Amino acid sequence: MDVDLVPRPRRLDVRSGTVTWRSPLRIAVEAQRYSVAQVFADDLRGAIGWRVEIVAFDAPADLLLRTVDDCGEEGYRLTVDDTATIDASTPAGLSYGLSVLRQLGPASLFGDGAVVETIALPRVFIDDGPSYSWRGVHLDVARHFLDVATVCRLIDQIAVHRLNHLHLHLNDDQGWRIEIPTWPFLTQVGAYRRSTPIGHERDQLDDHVAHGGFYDARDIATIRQHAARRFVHIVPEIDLPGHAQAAIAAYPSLGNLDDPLEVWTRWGISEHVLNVSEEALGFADDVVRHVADLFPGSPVHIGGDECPTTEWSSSTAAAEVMVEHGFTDVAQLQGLFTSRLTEWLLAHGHEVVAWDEVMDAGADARVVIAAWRSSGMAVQAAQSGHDVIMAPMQFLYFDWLNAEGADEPVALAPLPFCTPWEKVYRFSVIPPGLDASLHHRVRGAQAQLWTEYIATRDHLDYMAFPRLAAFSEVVWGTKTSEAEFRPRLTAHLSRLEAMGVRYRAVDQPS
Ligand code: TNX
Repeated sequence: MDVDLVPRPRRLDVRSGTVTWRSPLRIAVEAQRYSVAQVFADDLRGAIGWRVEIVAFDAPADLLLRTVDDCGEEGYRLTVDDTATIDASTPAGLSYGLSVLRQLGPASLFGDGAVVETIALPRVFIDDGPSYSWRGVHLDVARHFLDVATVCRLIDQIAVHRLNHLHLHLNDDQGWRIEIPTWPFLTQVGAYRRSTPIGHERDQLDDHVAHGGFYDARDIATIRQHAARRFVHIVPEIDLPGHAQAAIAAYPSLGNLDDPLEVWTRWGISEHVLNVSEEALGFADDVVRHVADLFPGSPVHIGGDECPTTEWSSSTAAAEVMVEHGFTDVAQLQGLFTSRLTEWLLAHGHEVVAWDEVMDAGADARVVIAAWRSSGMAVQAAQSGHDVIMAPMQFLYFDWLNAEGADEPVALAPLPFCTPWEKVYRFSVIPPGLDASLHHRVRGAQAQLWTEYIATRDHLDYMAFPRLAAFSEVVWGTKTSEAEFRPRLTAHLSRLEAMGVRYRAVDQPS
């Protein structure tokens, strides 16, 4: 029996023969792990209509879930024998064991509503765990708003691939997507734009159709609960002080100009950034604190990318702030935001993540750097004492083309910028040139789904898969060669199909 697991476990021994399961399936579990078993039971019920009986730990069962102390934070051991057993030290590890067990069965276990009488599972022994603790996906819900159901669906896909972070990019020039009750215009005004580019930005065409939406506190709670069941950590991002035109449209006094602005209707980098007054800094504090409170204990991403200094350079108010702080370079002004937000977040139990540009104005070494401009930025960050998350655009921007063909849908970067899954599979989580003594600084990596050119769920699927499947194996830490992975990936597509994922086809090698 073929065993095509994605991502590949660290150790897999396939033994001879199979074990046959039928409904009702009995799962034995200790009381404190009941909810993890329940999620698996719900999955099975939804996929093939089976009944699952969760029985006492010492009762006869088809599947036994045990807590042991030697599997680490996210590891597990899975044995399929007359009785299947999963050993894990944590609920997350157990959940990964169950997720792999599901992959050992037919693809219909990933679908919804198939009729399945029996399941034949290969007898195996698996000993597994990830090499990196940050295995992330980033989703831009600002450029195109994606509803709660779509976000929850992506969380399910992330969990199937044993990824564990979803970074939500909650605001940008083109839209503000999270309700902040003390700043109501952020969503009343900032969550809607009057038009969106048609085709590529360079064509300068507009659809003249209003677009928008936002999450309220209940939506956020729904997303968080859904993610928690699947051991996915949600990382909210408020992007400041650049990418802030939607906020300035809502509250013009936060900007640098006298004239009001609208929520931006073009793609690119707006020059309209927050001003550096006490009001704007206080606004940043307030919003980030509110968002942090909605995500207790989570890392909070404070943006910091692509902040043009044009407006600050011609502002007398900004010049005064520079004098006050003894700054010699206008770019140092950005550090005012970074340092205040960092202090507060760290003092309140939140890790701080930011895009690599924050290093330009100097950032506290405790800020975790998301290195997006290149792998070299990750080396620089690690050398300066930061932990890093690898997110280099050259490999991990899944808004770039999947392939070179002329029939690919319009994507952000034109050819020759192209990222087929094979290139993703070649990606090294450890940046080239990083001294071995600093490898521990690399927390892991994340794949970016920027959505300027992704407006629908189907298109999101197309850009995400199969690249995310390749990425999951890279960041789990068990990649082999493209030749070995390709047939496994091809087999994995039937699971994606069962999940209703509209993935891009895997080309056969020429
Ligand atoms: C750069 S990466 C951006 C985003 C764009 C993206 C498009 C980063 C931190 N900023 O604003 O959406 O490129 O690929």
